[in-house]
Amino acid sequence: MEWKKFPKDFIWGVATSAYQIEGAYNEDDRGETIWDRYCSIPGNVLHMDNGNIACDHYHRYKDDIQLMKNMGIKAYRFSVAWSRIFPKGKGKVNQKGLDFYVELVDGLLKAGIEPVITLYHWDLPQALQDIGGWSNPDLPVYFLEYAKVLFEILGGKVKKWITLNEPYCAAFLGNYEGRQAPGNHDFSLALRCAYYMYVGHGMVVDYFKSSGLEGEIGIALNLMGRLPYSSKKKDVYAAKIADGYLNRWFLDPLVYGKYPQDMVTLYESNGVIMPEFDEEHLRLMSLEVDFIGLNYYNDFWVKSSKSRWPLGFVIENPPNLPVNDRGWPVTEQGFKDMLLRLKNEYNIRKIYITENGTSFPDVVTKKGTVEDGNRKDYMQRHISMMQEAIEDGAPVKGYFYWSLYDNFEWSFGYTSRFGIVFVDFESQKRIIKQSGHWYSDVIKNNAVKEETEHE
Ligand code: IFM
Repeated sequence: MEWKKFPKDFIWGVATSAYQIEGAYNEDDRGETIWDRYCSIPGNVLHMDNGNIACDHYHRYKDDIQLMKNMGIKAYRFSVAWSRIFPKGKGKVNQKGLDFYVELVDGLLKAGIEPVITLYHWDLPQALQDIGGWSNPDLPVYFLEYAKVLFEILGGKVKKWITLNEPYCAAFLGNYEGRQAPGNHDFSLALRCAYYMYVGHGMVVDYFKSSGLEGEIGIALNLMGRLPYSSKKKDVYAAKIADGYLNRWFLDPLVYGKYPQDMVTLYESNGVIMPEFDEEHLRLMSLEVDFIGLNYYNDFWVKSSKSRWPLGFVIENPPNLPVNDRGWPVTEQGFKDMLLRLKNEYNIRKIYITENGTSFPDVVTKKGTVEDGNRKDYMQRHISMMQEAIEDGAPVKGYFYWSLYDNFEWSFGYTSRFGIVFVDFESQKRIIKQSGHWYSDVIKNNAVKEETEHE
């Protein structure tokens, strides 16, 4: 094995989100979120799990900071729960909620860990859902008001801000596929939600830039390859549509200020009600961000299918691929391809990997360890590919593993573990997994070990 170095100022971090780890769902005047509501409805989440306690991070954050420090982690990406700051989504600020994040940020800085804040990671205050959620044109204004409060209190201390996490999931999985909160099944509604999320994103970027706040602002998008299942014309076309649905629908307005015409035509010709594209909105959406956050997990293969209106494709992977416990294939080459695509096709000048990770059914051995060689292998493959992409000119400046902890994995509840730290949800005991120790080594050496030919 040979150590292969990363650029000197490369940032090594981990990521989490509020609803997935905080718990304390009814403390200090936190308001109800769409995920509290969604989890309470039978059939939505495996075992009817919820985030009421999760990793109990709200009470254990000091120990959690110490653990990250011991692991040598340099940066911590977490999200703020909007409903702790504004329990009803707007109106009067809840000081107790704000205090929690101030203490968290101060604790991180004291420990030498850079805080990176995501403003919206899917946990919309329920009161805002009650007035239509993200489909309501007033939502962007409320989002800006919420962001302003955080900028005012934490601006200067926090130098990296992310407006939205994976708006594709929040809009389409939540409002079309119904697999996430708020659990709707309406394609037109999902499009409208995605649209106003982007208007909100743009308004926040605009404010951040014009107020001269120190630091950088960007967005975290889940972008992954969509490959044709066969070379048949119809599968090649299906893959193009799948790419438009997941990737281009979010990249194009951000970079070019317009939505991809082939997708607009497809949707319109299928009778989908389009949002009313407005010039000023498109201008806001395409204001230049300081970085793109890439959340990359895996590519998927795509087959043409009449069954799925209005998209006309289904996901079907070739047999015998290595997969994780969610059936997600391990496709590290796709990671490199996406990084180079962002550079070459979209001319993106700065990228952080804001998420990359995998889920396996980890167990604690008799010795009290967690031997997740499979996760370590996934990480090694992806980090090495990222390194190759950097060598080929991809402007990647940091990597945040998803996730620090096993946590509440949305509709999979606690059955899907992504952590490099194992969490026993009964006792709340944390155990650094083999992959976590390995990652500490990567960070310490600012390098990844490469297989060499003589081994
Ligand atoms: O847990 C999620 C996270 O909240 C958003 N990105 C994907 C992760 C794994 O599914």
